[in-house]
Amino acid sequence: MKQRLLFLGPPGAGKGTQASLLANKYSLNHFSTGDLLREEVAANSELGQQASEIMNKGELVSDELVLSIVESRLIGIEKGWLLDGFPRNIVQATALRALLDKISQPLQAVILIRIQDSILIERLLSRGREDDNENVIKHRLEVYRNQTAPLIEHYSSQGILKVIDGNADIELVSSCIEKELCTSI
Ligand code: B4P
Repeated sequence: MKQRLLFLGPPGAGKGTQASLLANKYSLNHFSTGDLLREEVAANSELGQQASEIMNKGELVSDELVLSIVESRLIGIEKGWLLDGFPRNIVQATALRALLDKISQPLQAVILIRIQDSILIERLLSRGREDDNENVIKHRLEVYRNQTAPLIEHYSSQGILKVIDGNADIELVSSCIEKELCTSI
């Protein structure tokens, strides 16, 4: 199975949910930039203080800050890994490519989880995290369309994009992802 992966999709598509399932099942390192940032916020670190207000507005935290978090995790890593919620724009994707070239661990697949807006809004409202209220969700969607969605074409043109229907239940989405990852390169 492919073991160097990233998950792409709008907020609430289930990136975190599916990445956790796959990481547990195949003992992969799972790096969620959202979770790592929330840990910094909970610890009230300098980085967390900078990130907190930005996250609660539904905007993207600075590339510099996110890149430093990811780089410190990926350098020296040996086992497979999956990135969830990163990259979120072309600048981050370019920096990731340079980092992966440096450590000779090229990306093997990008999982794009597609989902209808009405379903993702319902899911996020019922989760109820601090940034899961209607206005912030709308803004996060706008940020996704403007800044993150261009990565679809970016990875599609590299021939490593796998598109998954995320509207179904968790188990079904998960089995579709595994099927895609187990097909030959
Ligand atoms: P993230 O933490 O990445 O969160 P997300 O996009 O909202 O959620 P995800 O798609 O992982 O959904 P989940 O599985 O949890 O980002 C939060 C913020 O952090 C961003 O707005 C930004 O400010 C900052 N940030 C993160 N990365 C950044 C970066 N690289 N650069 C800059 N800023 C960054 O699923 C959502 C809910 O749906 C859950 O309750 C789940 O249980 C449920 N669910 C999932 N799949 C389901 C299914 N198939 N059926 C029913 N329910 C399902």
